[in-house]
Order: sequence, then structure tokens, then C-alpha cells
Amino acid sequence: MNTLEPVRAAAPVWQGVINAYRAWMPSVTDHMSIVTLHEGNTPLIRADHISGLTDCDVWLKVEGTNPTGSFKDRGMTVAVSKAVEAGADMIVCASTGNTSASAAAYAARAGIKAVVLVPKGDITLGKLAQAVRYGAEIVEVAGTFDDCLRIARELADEHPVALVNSVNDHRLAGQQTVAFEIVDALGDAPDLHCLPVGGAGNITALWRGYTAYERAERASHRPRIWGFQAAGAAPLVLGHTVEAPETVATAIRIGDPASRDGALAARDESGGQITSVSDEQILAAYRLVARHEGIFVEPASAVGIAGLLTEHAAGRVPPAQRIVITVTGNGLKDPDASMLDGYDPVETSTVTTAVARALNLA
Ligand code: AN7
Repeated sequence: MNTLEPVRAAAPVWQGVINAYRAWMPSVTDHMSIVTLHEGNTPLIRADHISGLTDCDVWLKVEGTNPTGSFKDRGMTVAVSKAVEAGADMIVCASTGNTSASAAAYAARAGIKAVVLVPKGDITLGKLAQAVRYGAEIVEVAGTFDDCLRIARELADEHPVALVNSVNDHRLAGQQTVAFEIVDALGDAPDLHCLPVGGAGNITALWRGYTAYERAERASHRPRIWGFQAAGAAPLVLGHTVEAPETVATAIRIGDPASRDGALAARDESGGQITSVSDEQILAAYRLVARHEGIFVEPASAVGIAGLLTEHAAGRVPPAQRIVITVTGNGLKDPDASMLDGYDPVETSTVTTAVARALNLA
């Protein structure tokens, strides 16, 4: 056994969202041990190209730099810490992919078991690779995400397993920290916040975070919230559940959002809106943010950008707004999406002059 004390870092190290914001999480007590991968503290990057396109001051909150590559880690640290505190040795979740990757990682970190229920054939390669490598028990359900969530809830009701979907309030407590980081970085809340909406936990938590900060006078106001769904999976726009949701943005292929009420409250209390964008608009934004901002996101994560650009094209974005867009997950999650356009490499021999000729340099 290694009896060495861990070496002390020379500079303060970011210790994750619970350590940074535990005063805002009443359920986190001083004596509980924290399961963390040092999530959060993600970059807030000025989107110069998109700012120019919209005559606004647009910033991207790049959640793909979290430890498992998506915003889900912010809530998972709290949910898994609480599950361990309660004595759970197994967690369960339903997922379109990112929640399962995150749950699997935090379970591995905690030394407990993760069971992840995913819709068969609908999980991107990167996300599946993560769940496999972290050692989760993967259950492929012949149905949709919504079927998976129903089963996960029923398993947790009837058996000694802790449900870590965002119907678990600890997830929302952690996910609200994205709003804290944004206000701390900008010095105040933005005018407008755009984000993708699937199960709607994230929009619910985001609004909770902005509200907490405004009440504590850390921010002078709360932003309007614009949520966007994919047109083929837009229950909150249509006002009814969607039986067979379909979109290229597999992460948000959800027909029956668990946090519907929270999403509608965020929309209405902020004077915001929830509208939809087409797969073409999503893919156009997906290409644009990589090509013009240098930020590679997965298709679902481009939905907030697609939405802002669509609203701007319709003349509904006033100029000179300060806007934050959450880009929720890393582009490496979905390598197949990147190859949809095909690619056209320069092929040459091993002779440098031939390479130069092929590149029209000589
Ligand atoms: C990249 O992993 O629901 O509206 O099971 O992975 O809070 O659901 C993922 C959702 C946006 C939507 N962007 O957030 C899951 C899952 C990405 C996502 C969303 C998801 P919510």
C-alpha cells in the first residue's frame, strides 16, 4: 500500500464545482466525501465570428471541456456524491449518451457500479466508447430514450439502485453552477442566454442558477432564456409528447422531457421562448462554429447557435445584446457526424516536391 501523502500543488488547483460553489448547495454537507473529477471551470470564449454576424457580443460557454466531455459532469458530481453518502453501491440512468458517459465515469471514480440504459443503435460512437471503457453495465433497450427513462425510474423505485437522471434534484443543484461561472466571469448576467433543450434539466438548472445569483445580488438581473429543440424532437414547442423523435442531434432525441415544467417556467419567467430548428440549420451551425470559431462541438451542442442565427435572420435579435450560448458537448463524441460531408485529402507519394506540387506551392 502506498502511504505517501499526495504532493501539494504549487498553485491552487480547481477542485470541481462542489468545492467552488458548495454554499449554493444546501444538500452538500461538510462531512460528506466528494466524488469529483474537477469538473466545471470551463472556458467562456468570445465568439468573434458569430458576434460579427449578429451585431451582438456573443460568448460560448464551452462545456465540452468537462472531464467526460459534456455539461453532465456538473450535476453528476453531486448526484454520485449523494448516492455514495446514502450507501448506494449501484447507480442507474437512462441516456442518449452523455449522461451515461458521465455516470459511468463518476461511478468508476467512486468505486461503485453504473447501469446505463440506452436506446439501441442511437448512441454515438464516442459516448458508447466512454461507457464501455469506464466499465458501466450497458443495457441496450429496443425503444426510445423515453422508454429507457421509464424503465430506469421503475428499477430505482423497486430495487436498491440510485437514479441519477436529472429528475434527481442533486443533478440540478450541480448543473446550476454554469450560471454562476458565467456571471462570475462577465461581472453580471448576460441579456440573453441560448441553449439546446432535450430532457430540459439543463435549462431548468440554468434558470435556477441565475435566479439564485440575482437574489443574492451577485447579478443585477436575469437573462432572457431562449431554448431550442430539434424540429423532429420538439415536444415543448408543439405542446405535446412526440412518440418517435428523430433528429441528427441524437443527444436531444427526446419526446417527453422529464423537466417540462422547469423549462416552461424558465421560458415564461424570463420573458424568453422555446422554438425549434431544422437538422439542416443544426448541421450548418455545427460546421460554422468549428470552421470559424475553432470550437468542435457535437451536433446537439450547435443547436443554441443554430437558434440564435435563425432568430437573427428573422430580424428578432436586437443589436448590441450580450449573449451567452451553452455549447454542451465535445465534437469528438460523435465522429460519424463529422464525416457526413465526406472528406477529400490530398494524396501523394513520399517525395516532398510532390507534396508541394499537390498543394500548388510549386
Ligand atoms: C450534448 O445524455 O439527455 O435538456 O441522456 O447530451 O438537460 O436534456 C443529453 C442531453 C444538450 C440536452 N446537449 O440537455 C442524456 C441527455 C447535449 C446533451 C442536451 C443533452 P437537457
